[in-house]
Amino acid sequence: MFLANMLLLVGLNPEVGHEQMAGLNFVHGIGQALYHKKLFHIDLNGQHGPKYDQDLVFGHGDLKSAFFLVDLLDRYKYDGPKHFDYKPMRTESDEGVWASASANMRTYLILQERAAAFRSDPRTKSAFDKSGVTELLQPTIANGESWRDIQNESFDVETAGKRGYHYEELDQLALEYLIGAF
Ligand SMILES: [Mn+2]
Repeated sequence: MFLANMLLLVGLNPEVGHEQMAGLNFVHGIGQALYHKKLFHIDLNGQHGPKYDQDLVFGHGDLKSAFFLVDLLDRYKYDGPKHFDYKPMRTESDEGVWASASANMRTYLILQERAAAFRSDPRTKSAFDKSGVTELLQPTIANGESWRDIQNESFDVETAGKRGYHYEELDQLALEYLIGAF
């Protein structure tokens, strides 16, 4: 019982830049943490790939990843602490420091609005359906089915090979919402 309670107290506090410095996909990591109910806190900032810990303003690094991150946090209704763990550039006066603080929040709110618009477009829904992403919610094994049933399955390789997944369509739709084309 003590151990079970201790495990409930253990969670993650991932930071955008730290994952991206290692070449990892931050959004995938956050998706996994949310799935396991282990996202306890999140540090938002910007980073340009594998180099020193830049701690840029949120969105001032990999903007597309920031867009999908905000989209993910909203869709999962993450309500834990969000923290902008960034440093203003050393070139800034006091005024510039406050401008950079405000930039974090403005970018977050703009991405929230952009992601919601992307999600509500019927073309997005249609591309998601065609991609098969929505099928991921279905268990891969049906009620009463066992792994032994796999040997009786038939699988048409030719038909499967002809299928397109529409990821390019989805990616471009997201990008066009992100850059304000809609
Ligand atoms: Mn950092």
